[in-house]
Amino acid sequence: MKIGIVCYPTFGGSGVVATELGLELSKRGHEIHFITYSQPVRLELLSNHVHYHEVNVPEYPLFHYQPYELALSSKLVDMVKLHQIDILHVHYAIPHAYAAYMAKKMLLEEGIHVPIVTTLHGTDITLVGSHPFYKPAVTFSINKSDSVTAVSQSLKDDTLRLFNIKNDIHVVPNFIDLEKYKFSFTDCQRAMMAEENEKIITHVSNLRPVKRVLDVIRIFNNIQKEIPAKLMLIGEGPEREKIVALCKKLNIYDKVVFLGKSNEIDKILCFSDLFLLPSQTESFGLAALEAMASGVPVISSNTGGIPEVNEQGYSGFLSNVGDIAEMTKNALYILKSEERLKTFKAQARQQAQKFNVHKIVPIYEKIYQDTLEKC
Ligand code: GMT
Repeated sequence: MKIGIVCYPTFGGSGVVATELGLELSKRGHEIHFITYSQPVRLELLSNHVHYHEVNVPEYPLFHYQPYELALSSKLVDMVKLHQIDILHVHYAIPHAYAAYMAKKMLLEEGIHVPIVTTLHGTDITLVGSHPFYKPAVTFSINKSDSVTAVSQSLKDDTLRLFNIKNDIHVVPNFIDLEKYKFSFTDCQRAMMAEENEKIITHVSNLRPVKRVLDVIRIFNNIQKEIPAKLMLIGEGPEREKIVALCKKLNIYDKVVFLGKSNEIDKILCFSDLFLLPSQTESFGLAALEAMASGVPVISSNTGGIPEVNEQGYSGFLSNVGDIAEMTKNALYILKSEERLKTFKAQARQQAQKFNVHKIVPIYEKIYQDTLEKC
């Protein structure tokens, strides 16, 4: 098939999932066309089967807001015609599903039919999409998509609760290529980051309030009072200043390593002992899955789709949002016994197998086939 993929090309989970999906589909013989405003961050390899088409929005002073969805829908029309794309898979409802619907209508005028598959990722529904400013357009775009998928049952339930949806929503969980996370402990550069006796705690996110990174700092503070430890913080975002201030206030700034945005999360996870994800809400928690794939147990909140990913007492532990005391207790329970840590690491890796790319990507292929047949 020739598949057009639209996504946010940034470090966010939806862009990562869309990119990894495109790359895996290309390995399975499909021709993939990424259509977005810059090259997706994890798109390292441009092969015969993978193409990237940039959406340019010409700056014009009259426009207070530059019309990205207009430029995107025009680009989609051009690319579908030029490359005879069979199907469009748009990740993130706003504005991608909306722009794809406009493109579909324009193409129909020329007798070309291209169906749309929309994947909902979370913030497009729970944080942004349900805002009254966007709700009618998001409802319309979801209902007009030919197939709709959500990355967890929890996100599907939220979507049905928040919007008046007439379409079926297929739950297709996010996935992981375990081959990319198969470093053995000895391959890792652990010694560069911490002393032999220190445990390494890691958190990866866009440092937005929804991630509750201040809880990460407080949990780490409690941990390091009991055992020698370092915290690796990966990502950039609006909470950074508050995080730095809290580290200084707690006098642990020298124990926290700020690594910024990274394309090599696997290389940091491979020497990590524990991953913290105390988010306020999370439709899936791809970062937790990436940690588990590296054999890192997860201490998380029990919100949204996280319980579908992190298994209580197996790959880690889950607590109520904001329950720093219980998260600390569970973290220390794992970290204080070498034998228990080893067991949890093995179980975390085992849990990640449930989301193996080779199990999940064929589900998307089937959805494409069914969509093409029914349209
Ligand atoms: O978490 C974010 O703020 C980024 C956001 C995105 O759209 O990239 O992540 C969402 O999609 C990811 C991939 O499906 C999920 O793993 C995240 O849980 C989800 N974030 C939220 O629901 C807050």
